Amino acid sequence: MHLPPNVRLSGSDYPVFEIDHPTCKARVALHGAHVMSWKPRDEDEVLYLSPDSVYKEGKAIRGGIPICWPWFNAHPTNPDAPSHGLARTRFWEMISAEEDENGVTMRFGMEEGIWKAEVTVKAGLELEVSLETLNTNEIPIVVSGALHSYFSVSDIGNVRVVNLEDTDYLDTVEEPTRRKQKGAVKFAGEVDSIYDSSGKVLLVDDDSGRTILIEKSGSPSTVVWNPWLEKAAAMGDLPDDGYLAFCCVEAAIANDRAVIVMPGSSHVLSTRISVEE
Ligand code: TA6
Repeated sequence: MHLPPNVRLSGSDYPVFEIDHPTCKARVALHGAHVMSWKPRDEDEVLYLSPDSVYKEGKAIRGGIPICWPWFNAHPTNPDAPSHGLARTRFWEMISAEEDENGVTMRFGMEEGIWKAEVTVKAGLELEVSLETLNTNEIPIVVSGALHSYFSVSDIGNVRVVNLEDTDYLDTVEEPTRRKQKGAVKFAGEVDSIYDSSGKVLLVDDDSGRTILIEKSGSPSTVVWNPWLEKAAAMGDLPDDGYLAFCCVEAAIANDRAVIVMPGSSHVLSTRISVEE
């Protein structure tokens, strides 16, 4: 496996690619093609990674950017299928790793039955993660999912997610209820909202003086999530107070907006993350 000078491999049983480039430091696990960490030069860590995350095959890392694919949340028809698909709970293959003065680009692939995907991670002064669904079958396939990004924040109580104003969404905390977003998204309890949103640049502002910008493509849905106190306490891979330190803003394809990928074609879901002071 050829690695460029600013990428090294750690962990034999659970390989993690450690990127230490002049533009950023980052960590990407082979398991789930999972970006665990991204710290642009002169900035603090942008992604949240639970200190209680479990690193073993079959268990999704808690934090970073889980690849939820080829379905979002529960499988549309099979109750026994794992929530959020099969991509984040297995080892992928590394296809390539290259670097230039702008950063490091790594590509990963997986194939299981009719499902074939490639993930491209471009880590530099910005971070871009792209998930390409490749339909090499003779039949159309239906795909949903999410790039389930966990963003590190100073205190969830100070966070505002901006540019979802007046957007329709499904509030799934209790009985799923259609609502319209009034003002910025704020957090004073559990939030689990699926927005009908594909366009604008989303901003995560936490009054720390830093704003995280999220540009999506191939994503007809945006998911905003924080488990809050009770659900965090019930999660074995998240500290009880871990909910205070992150919010998820996800480039998603919710099940009701699933994408049909025709034979011989592909679909790309991507999120591009940057930071402004
Ligand atoms: O991000 C939205 C969501 O679907 C929530 O409903 C919650 O289940 C979250 O994903 C985390 O799911 P996980 O399977 O990683 O615990």
